[in-house]
Amino acid sequence: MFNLILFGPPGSGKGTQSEKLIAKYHLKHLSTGDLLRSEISRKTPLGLEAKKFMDQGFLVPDEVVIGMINDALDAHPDVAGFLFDGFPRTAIQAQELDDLLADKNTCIDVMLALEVSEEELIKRLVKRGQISGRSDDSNEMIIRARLIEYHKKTASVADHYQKENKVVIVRGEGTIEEIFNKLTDEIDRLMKQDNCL
Ligand code: B4P
Repeated sequence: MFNLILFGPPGSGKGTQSEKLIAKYHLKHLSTGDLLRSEISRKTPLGLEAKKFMDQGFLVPDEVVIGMINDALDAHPDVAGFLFDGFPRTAIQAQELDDLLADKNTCIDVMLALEVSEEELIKRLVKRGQISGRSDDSNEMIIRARLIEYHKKTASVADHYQKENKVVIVRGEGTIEEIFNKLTDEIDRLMKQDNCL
């Protein structure tokens, strides 16, 4: 199995690049943002609870997203690997993910971390807000709250994987194709080695 985390602040291109990467490498895409939005659109109790947090730009409680990821891992036992998009976002989520993968005799091969300036992130999310209908992109105050939440709780998740030398930083500005090529160069290199020793 080859398991990768696509990491970065809101608007860094995780969702955009994930679509292209899963098409190339046939990995199972697990986006906690997409899973939560699907719960919201189906008006499930989990979705209604999550919406309260998301609409303010806050992270959804750990136990909710960990439960969703656990179910998703169990539902796809025969895949070539997983692409985690928007997960883990806290230190607790990272530890839980390691434990869940260890139970399946596998691990995270790499964290690819997209680096984008704050100014560019806000510009992208405001622009997406004009067309996406996503309530968390609907005004700049919520977007800024998401960035504060990222710096407070998520940015340090990279340290967790840095301790194992598993973080590769990729500049996330430029055309979508240029960034995709940088990501695939790293993945092609890493796929040739055993990263779970
Ligand atoms: P997510 O769905 O993960 O959304 P995101 O981080 O805002 O966006 P992403 O980074 O994927 O967007 P992209 O750059 O592709 O999370 C939403 C919310 O769900 C969170 O705030 C939180 O409340 C909750 N949540 C999710 N996971 C959670 C977890 N694990 N724990 C707790 N809560 C969780 O796209 C942005 C825009 O940029 C697009 O319009 C795109 O077209 C554009 N773009 C992309 N690449 C570009 C480029 N190179 N140049 C110009 N524009 C580009």
